[in-house]
This record gives sequence, C-alpha cells and structure tokens, in this order.
Amino acid sequence: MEKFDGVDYMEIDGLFSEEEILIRDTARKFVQDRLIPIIEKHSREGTFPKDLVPEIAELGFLGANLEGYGCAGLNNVAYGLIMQELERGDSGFRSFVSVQGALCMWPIYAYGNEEQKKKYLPGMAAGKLIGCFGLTEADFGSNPSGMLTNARKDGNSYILNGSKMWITNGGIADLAIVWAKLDGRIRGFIVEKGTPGYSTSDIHGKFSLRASVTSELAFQDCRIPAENLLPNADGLKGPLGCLNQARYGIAWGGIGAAMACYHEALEYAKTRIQFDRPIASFQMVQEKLAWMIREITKGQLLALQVGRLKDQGKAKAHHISMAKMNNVDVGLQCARLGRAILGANGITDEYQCGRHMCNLESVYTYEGTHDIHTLIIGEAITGIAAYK
Ligand code: TGC
Ligand code: FAD
Repeated sequence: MEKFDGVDYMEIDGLFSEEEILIRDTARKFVQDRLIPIIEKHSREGTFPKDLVPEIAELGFLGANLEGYGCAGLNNVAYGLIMQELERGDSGFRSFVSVQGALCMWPIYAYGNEEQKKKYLPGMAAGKLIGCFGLTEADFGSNPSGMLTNARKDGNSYILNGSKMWITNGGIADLAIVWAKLDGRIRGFIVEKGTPGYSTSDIHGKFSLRASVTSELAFQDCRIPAENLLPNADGLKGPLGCLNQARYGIAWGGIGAAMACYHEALEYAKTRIQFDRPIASFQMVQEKLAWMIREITKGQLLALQVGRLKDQGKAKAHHISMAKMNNVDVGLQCARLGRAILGANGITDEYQCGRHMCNLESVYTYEGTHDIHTLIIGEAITGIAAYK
C-alpha cells in the first residue's frame, strides 16, 4: 500500500497548531505501522485487535480530551484529529476508542461523583478497563425515550431488568454504562462484568464493522450497589449529552475514512492502464476524484469549525449533527466512488475501499441515523420537531 502523507488540497494544515499536527502525525504513524498491516485479517476473521489497546492507551488516545484521572487533556481539535486518523485505518477501531472515551469515560467524568471517577477513569485511560454504552434496545433505536429497561430501588441496591441491543464492545467490556428508567425517568447506571443477572451475547454475521465487537446485553434481576447510579444525569438529556461527544469524534472519523478511499483510488488511477492510458487520464475518473477531494475539503473545514466552537464552549448539538451526518455521508460516497475506480479489484479486501464502504453503512446508522440528524437540523432552523 502507498504511504499516506495526508490529504490537504486547501492548505488546511496551516489552521492547526504545531501540537495538533504533532498529535495527528503520531496517530497517523500508529495507524500506518500498527493498525493497517493487521486490519484486513481481523476484518476477515471478525475479530477485534485487542492487542493494540495497551498501545493506544500508552499514546493517550483513550479519553484524550478529558482532564486528569490519567487522561491526556487534549483540546477537541487534537482529539478530533486522532479520530480522523484512526478511522482512516478502520471505523470499527475508531468505534472502540469513541465508545471507551466519549460514551463511557465521558459520562463518568461529567455525571459521576468523585469516588466513581477515581474508581474507573484511570483504569479506563490505561486501557485496563473496557467500557460499553447501552442505550439502544431492539425496539427502541432512533427513539430511545421509549426504552423498556428499568431499575427499581431495593434497600441499598438497584435491580435492573431489560435488554440492550447493538452494543459496541459489549462482549469485551469490564463495565457497562446502562440507561434505564427509574420511576419513569431515564437514569445512568454502572454495571460491572460478572454481576449476577448481567450477561452478554455477541452478534455475528455482520458485513460491517467486522473488526469491532457488537453485542446484546441482558439484565435479569441484576442487583447493583446503589453507589453505581450516576448522580448527575437525569432524563434523556443524560445519554444524549454523551452522544454529542461521540458524534463529534465521528464527524472527524468520516473524513478519515474518506481520505483513505480517495488516496487509494487516486494512486490506483494513476497506474492502472486501460486503452493504453492510465485511467486517471479519463474525464469520468477525474470527475469522481474531483468530487471526492471537493467534499473531503469541505468536510475537513466543517469538522475543524465545530472543533474550534467546542473548544470555546459554543458547539451546539445541531452543529455536531450537521458535521456527523455530512462527513459520514461524504465518507460513504467516497468509499463507493473509490470502489468504482478500483473496478473488480475494488471488491476484494486487498484494497480498503470495500471495507470502508461496508463499515460506513453502520456509521451512517449509529449515533443517530442520517435521517434523524436531518430532522435535528430541521428542528434547529424551523423550531419545529418533526420526529413524532
Ligand atoms: P427531546 O424531547 O428532543 O429531548 C429530550 C431532552 O434531551 C435534550 N436534548 C439533548 N441534550 C443533550 N444533547 C442533545 N443532543 C440533545 N437533544 C435533546 C432536550 O433538550 C430535552 O431536555 P429536557 O430538559 O427538556 O428533558 O427527545 P426526543 O425523545 O424527541 O428525541 C429526540 C431525538 C430523536 C433527536 C433523539 O432521541 C435522538 O438523538 N435519537 C437518536 C438515538 C441515537 O443516536 N442513538 C445512539 C445510540 S449509541 C450508539 O449508536 C453508539 S455507536 C458506537 C460508536 O459510537 O462508535
Ligand atoms: P430505527 O430507529 O428502527 O430506524 C430505521 C429507519 O427508520 C432508519 O432509516 C431511520 O432513519 C428511520 N426513522 C426512524 N425514525 C424516524 C423518524 N422519526 N423520521 C424519519 N425516519 C425515521 N447503540 C447503543 O446504544 N450503543 C452502542 O454501542 C451501539 N453500537 C452500535 C454498533 C453498530 C454496528 C450498530 C449498527 C448500531 C449500534 N448501536 C448502538 C445502535 C444504533 O444507535 C441504532 O442502530 C440507531 O440509533 C438506529 O436505530 P435502529 O437501528 O433501531 O433503527
């Protein structure tokens, strides 16, 4: 595979600080040297490259934009650049890091008490404790407020009943952040692996995110200590607040996958000969490549602007929605176009475009489907919610 030196049509690198570039290049090197050589094998076999977790922990990639508790305390742009590079490698690997940092460490950090933070965050930053985030249920995906999983207080415990579906990291997680209704209000609970009444089963047969573990979680009279309730999250805005963090990272990730596909398709087009000429010399191939670089460039600027707003405390949920939906869509379209440029070769896993294309079908759906983000933008500009 050709060495990847980045995709920067509009001198956007000049908008990053030296530190941001340094962090991005560290992530880029990790992906090039450690992830890309093994990812096709894991994707083919349907296994998660767990051996890499200590390495990314050592690099400070887990909960990288959180302060203290063993976390790197990076700004949101540097964090986003890490997500971009990881997803250039594989969306499933980026998912692992998103779930760990944005969906599990962040709620403990933002909604937990000091004891909870001290108990879990250093181990999670070090990659010694893996987390998963249970919001979706089989019958409540886009509409999580209808969830049936429930908790009731019993002495000094809560008892959980219900199930969660499509949960990234579920089968390998040491702890789950579980959203359940307590007296009709959605609350967050920390459930540790091995708690009686808590079980997981992995979902097989996926054609997407094959290098990521996706599981069902089941709770049957699962008794957890009362101190495992996250005290500062009350109502649906609790889990939705976590989704803002993860969707933000995905906005960068989608562009990372797009960059991988563009780079692969461009290199291929320059050397693939048909009709005695490189296919890159044909107008219809150039049109595809020009579309890709145009949309990647716009997506880079969108992610960067949301990142700068986030660092200033000004990023709104609907800003993040636009960046997530646009950049994942761009990633998916670039993967399809790249696959087309690769011709028959594009359907094998010797090349990356096909894997990115399949992966991005999940990313298009999870963390709020493309359509749900369209409606969030619609609500922001009209003041009218059209979900129900
Ligand atoms: P709605 O009545 O609009 O809102 C309920 C309360 O929440 C507040 N709120 C938010 N708060 C923080 N961040 C946001 N983004 C928020 N959006 C809304 C809102 O102000 C309200 O607060 P309050 O004080 O009045 O109670 O809720 P709704 O039931 O109408 O739903 C709105 C909708 C459809 C947008 C929401 O349910 C939604 O986003 N649905 C999509 C579900 C989703 O994204 N699930 C993702 C599951 S996790 C996952 O996919 C992980 S993938 C693995 C990986 O990341 O790699
Ligand atoms: P549905 O909500 O049934 O939607 C089906 C279709 O209907 C979609 O096209 C949708 O856009 C459309 N639709 C629904 N409602 C509306 C509406 N009001 N207006 C217009 N169109 C609408 N969840 C977690 O909690 N934790 C995880 O770690 C996690 N990881 C995941 C990993 C993978 C690989 C996948 C595929 C999913 C994961 N999810 C996770 C679940 C994910 O968040 C949901 O799949 C997603 O929210 C959509 O829910 P659904 O699949 O039930 O689709």
